[in-house]
Amino acid sequence: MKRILYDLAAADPALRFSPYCWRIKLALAHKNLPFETIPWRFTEKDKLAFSGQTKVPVLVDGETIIHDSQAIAEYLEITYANQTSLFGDAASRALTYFIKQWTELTLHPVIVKIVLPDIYPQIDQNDQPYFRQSREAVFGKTIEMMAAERDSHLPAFDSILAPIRRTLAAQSFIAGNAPSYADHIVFGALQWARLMSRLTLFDDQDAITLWMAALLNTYGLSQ
Ligand SMILES: N[C@@H](CCC(=O)N[C@@H](CS)C(=O)NCC(=O)O)C(=O)O
Repeated sequence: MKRILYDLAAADPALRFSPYCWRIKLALAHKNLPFETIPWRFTEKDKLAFSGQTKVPVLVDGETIIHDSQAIAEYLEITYANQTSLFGDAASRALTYFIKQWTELTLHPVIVKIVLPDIYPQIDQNDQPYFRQSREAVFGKTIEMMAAERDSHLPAFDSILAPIRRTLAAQSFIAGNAPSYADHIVFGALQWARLMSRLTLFDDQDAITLWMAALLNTYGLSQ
C-alpha cells in the first residue's frame, strides 16, 4: 500500500520547512510506517485539489485521504493502534494537547517574526508574490519591515526556549525517556526555525541541538 505525504518545499525541493509536516514525518516514523513525500509549493493548489485542501500536510494512506496535522496524528494513532503510541495514556494525551496549543500560540508567533524574512528568498520564485501578499496582509507590514525588526525578537525567543532547555537538561525527551508526539510538535517548530533562519539559532552544544539530532537519529530521518 502506498503512503504519501504532501510536504512543503522551498525552491530547493530537498528543503522541507513546514512545522506541521515535520510533526507528521516524525509521527509516521514513530509508528514505523514507510512513506514517500511529494514536494509541494504554496501556489500548487491544483496538486491538492483531489483532497479538497489548500494547505499541507495532506496524507494519502492507501484509499484514505486525511488533512490537518492533528487529525492525521489521531488517525495514525487509531489506525495503527498496534504500533507504539504517539500520545501515551489519557493524562499524557491531554498534556500533549497543551503542548500543541503552547507551540502554536506562543512559540510559532515568535519564530515567524524571526524567520519570515529569511523564508521569502528561499521559496520558489512562483511562490514569492503569493507569499509576500498573503503574509504582509496578515502581519500588516512589509517583509522588509519585518527584516528590520527581526533582531528585536531574539530575546523573547531565548526566554521561550528556557523551559525546553531546562527540561532537556533533566531528561532525554520532552515526553521523558522516549520521544512522543509532544516532542514531534516542538521539534517541528524548531526545525522550521533552524532550517530557514540565516542566523545560527542553536549552537552545536545547545541541549536543543542535541535533542533534535537524537530525535532524527531515533527515527533514521535526516535534515
Ligand atoms: N492546522 C493545520 C495548519 C497547516 C498549515 O498552516 N500549513 C501551511 C504550511 S506550514 C500551508 O500549507 N500553507 C499554505 C498557504 O499558506 O497557502 C495543520 O495542523 O495541519
